[in-house]
Amino acid sequence: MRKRETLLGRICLSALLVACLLGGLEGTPASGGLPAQAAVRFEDVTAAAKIHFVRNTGAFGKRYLPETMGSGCAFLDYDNDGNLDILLVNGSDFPGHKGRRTTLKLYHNNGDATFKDVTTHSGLDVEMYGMGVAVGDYDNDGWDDVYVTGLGGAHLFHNQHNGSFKDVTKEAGVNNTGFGASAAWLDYDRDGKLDLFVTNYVKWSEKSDIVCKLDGVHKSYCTPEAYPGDTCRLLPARPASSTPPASLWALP
Ligand SMILES: [Ca+2]
Ligand SMILES: [Ca+2]
Ligand SMILES: [Ca+2]
Repeated sequence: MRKRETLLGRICLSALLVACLLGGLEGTPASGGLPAQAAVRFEDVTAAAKIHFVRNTGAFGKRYLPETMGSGCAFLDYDNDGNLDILLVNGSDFPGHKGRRTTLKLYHNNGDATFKDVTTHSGLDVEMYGMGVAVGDYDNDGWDDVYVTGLGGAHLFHNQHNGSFKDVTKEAGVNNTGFGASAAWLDYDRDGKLDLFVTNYVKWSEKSDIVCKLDGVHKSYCTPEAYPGDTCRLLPARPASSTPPASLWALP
């Protein structure tokens, strides 16, 4: 923990130094004699872009740890029209407390600064307690594929080139039953095939939920160190000639 705190301290210090340097540069002429750029400002255009999304945490009063985690999102051009589309990862109600159906959401970029919800026929309208998402063309067919991690399960969606995805998790053998925080595609062995790196958070389940009380009376959200940590997983892509042929990935 001390090493972690030290590393975090260095990162924070580095960030502070960069911020100070940038702050010092603001308003001063650039080396070429041109005036420095004004600070970049962002405008919230979510509503104007017609994106209406609210993450379902599944909270029902038990203050479960996963409720405190935001879920990921990705910009990807799933239909190869040159405009980045948006995939939003969603949570879900907990088993035994199902009140509504919430799914991943895919928004198509209309090319005019607005987006359209095209989830229904995309193959991505699945319920899961999602966390992270990684976009990569794992089969090198020129179309981006999607891997979504979550609590208790993960999904690999293969791009079908027609605006939809097919869930190929089982065939590929890349499910992840831990508390999958996120994932990344990388070709770690440089064989030209994308491999998967999956990060698992802590070992949490409804059965192993711990009661933490900040005021000594009422249950509060526990911080993650209350639970044992879990390991990350590297899932290397298999050569096409390996056995069993039905599986694209092999566990290390
Ligand atoms: Ca697009
Ligand atoms: Ca692909
Ligand atoms: Ca590889």
